[in-house]
Amino acid sequence: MFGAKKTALITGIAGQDGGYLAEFLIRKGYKVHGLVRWDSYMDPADGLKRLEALGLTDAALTLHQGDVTDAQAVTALIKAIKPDEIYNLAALSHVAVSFKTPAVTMEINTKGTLAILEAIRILDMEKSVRMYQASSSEMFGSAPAPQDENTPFQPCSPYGVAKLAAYWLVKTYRDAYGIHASNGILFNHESPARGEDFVTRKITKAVAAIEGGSREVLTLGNLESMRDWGHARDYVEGMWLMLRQEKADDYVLATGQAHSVREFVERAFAQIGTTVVWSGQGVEETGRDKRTGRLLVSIDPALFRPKEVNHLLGNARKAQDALNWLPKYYFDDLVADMVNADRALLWREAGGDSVWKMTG
Ligand code: F7E
Repeated sequence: MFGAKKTALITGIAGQDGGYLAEFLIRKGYKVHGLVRWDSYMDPADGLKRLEALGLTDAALTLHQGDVTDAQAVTALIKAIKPDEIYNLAALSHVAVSFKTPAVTMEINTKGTLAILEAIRILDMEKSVRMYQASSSEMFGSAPAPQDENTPFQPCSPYGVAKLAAYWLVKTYRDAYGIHASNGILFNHESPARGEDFVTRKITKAVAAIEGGSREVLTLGNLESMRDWGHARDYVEGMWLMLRQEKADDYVLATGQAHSVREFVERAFAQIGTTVVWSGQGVEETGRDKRTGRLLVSIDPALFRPKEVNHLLGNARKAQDALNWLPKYYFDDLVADMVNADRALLWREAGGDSVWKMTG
């Protein structure tokens, strides 16, 4: 805890990480401000639902309507609230969507980061503010696994390219102007608050719905991709730890274990007592209930990406040594938490009393 209350600004506060980070910082005694895009703000029932689910209301934090790409407004906001720490989490974060809207992706993920760095420079806040930049393992792209801070980047999506440009802007501004700005190169991190278009949540939501009888089949794309999946709760703590260091630096956060999308499906169904057996090849492949033969999983070629990142597996040794950071959740705990939370959600939506509690 600190003498005077510290102030933090979180861009992208309405997203998965934004909610968990806000909750974490408030518990640490921070005054938290969040930048929220107009569409989240206009439809709070949808856009701010994660904050509400964590019990974070107007009383706990201050939300500002705006957009990270609006450089003048970002500068004015930083000037007004004088944050001690800025966490730049605002992004177009869906890799498949970035192939459809590459220019918008560059605008938000690269120029949004530049707007913050420039604001710090223009306002002469180089020595008074610390910045966290949400960099991504997607920047490694097709680089062979395992990946760490010294692995050469080979991004293969507009998302990865945009994040890599932002990563280099952060390093450049750190070296050129002495800004305390750190890149967190985070491998995939999930939770019950994950957006429903990401593969983990899509799977856990479908598994709960299939169990509850409101859904027939789960349709997926590439089952073979390997990902290093951790829990978002662990990763927001790592963000904060990076800003505690005397010198700004770049750190990988990962669990050090990779699993395929196929394994995630199997583990999620196992959570409801169902064993999946696979048959067929490629887009003809299906997953069925071993006991009943019922169709559970099918493949849709439209869900494959123009270019795929096949194998992400992080080595977080540097963060372990320098930040004393270690994840608490690994694969099985993560899948269990997400499936159980989606079961609980279904129960609540159906008006039942849930036996499952949201832990994530
Ligand atoms: O895909 C495959 C898909 O969309 C994971 C973001 O947080 O992590 C995330 O990016 C894998 C891919 O995450 C479906 O092809 C199969 O190989 O859950 P995802 P992502 O692309 O790894 C990085 C670190 C970030 O920084 C990003 O912001 O799953 N997959 N079938 C599918 N993926 C989706 N979304 N939907 C499917 O039906």
